[in-house]
This record gives sequence, C-alpha cells and structure tokens, in this order.
Amino acid sequence: MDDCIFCKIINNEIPSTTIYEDDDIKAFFDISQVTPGHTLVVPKKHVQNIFEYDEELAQKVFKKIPMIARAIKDSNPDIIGMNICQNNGEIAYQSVMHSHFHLVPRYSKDDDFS
Ligand code: DGP
Repeated sequence: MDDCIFCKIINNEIPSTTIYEDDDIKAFFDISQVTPGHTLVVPKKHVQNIFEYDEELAQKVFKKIPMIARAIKDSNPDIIGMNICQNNGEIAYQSVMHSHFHLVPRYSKDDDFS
C-alpha cells in the first residue's frame, strides 16, 4: 500500500526501532511510548483490521505474540505485567489502518506512567 505508514516501516522506507522481524511480521517500538518498551506487532501483509484476517494469517501473527511479549518482559526485571490490545476501526480508536497489536509493558512502579 503506497500511502501506508506501517508498510513503509516494513519496507524500511521509514526508520523504526525494530526488536523482531521474520517473513510474516515486524515488531517495533511505538513512536508514542505509553510505557518504555511499548511495541507494535504488525503483519507484513497489509490488512486493515482483524476482520480481514484469514486463518493462515491469524496463525502466523498470533503465535508470535507470546514469544515477543516474553522477550520484552525478560529485557527488564521491573516489567511485571503487560497490556496487549488491538483497535479495529475508527470507532475503536484505530488511527493507523494497517492492523497491529500493542504490547504495553507494565512496571512495578507503574504509577509513574499513569
Ligand atoms: P492505533 O491508535 O491503535 O491505530 O495505534 C497506532 C499507533 O501507531 C500509535 O500508538 C502511534 C503509532 N505510530 C504512528 N505512526 C508511527 C510511526 O511512524 N512510527 C512508529 N514507530 N509508530 C507510529
């Protein structure tokens, strides 16, 4: 997709802090860090939202999320939890129309970030 910011990140036309990448997905830091380490997991195939996933794509993307979540958690002993969320459609506060999952680490001193 020519005008898609996440497609440009996937194609390295726009820089990102990438923490994991394979044939199917790219995981990179969100530009607006809700907490330190806030990561987006994005399928390389351009689909707008969850309603466009078929079973094959869902398997490719969903199965990687626990591994990436664990890697983020293991990177810092102060991370004691994580929110994983995903917005679909403007009404649900999706602002980038290329499907993505937010992985938001939660810290022992989380009040610092609320
Ligand atoms: P959502 O509201 O669920 O569609 O979240 C979109 C997220 O994408 C938002 O938290 C900010 C992030 N974002 C937007 N543009 C860029 C960008 O150019 N680079 C990175 N790393 N993140 C971006």
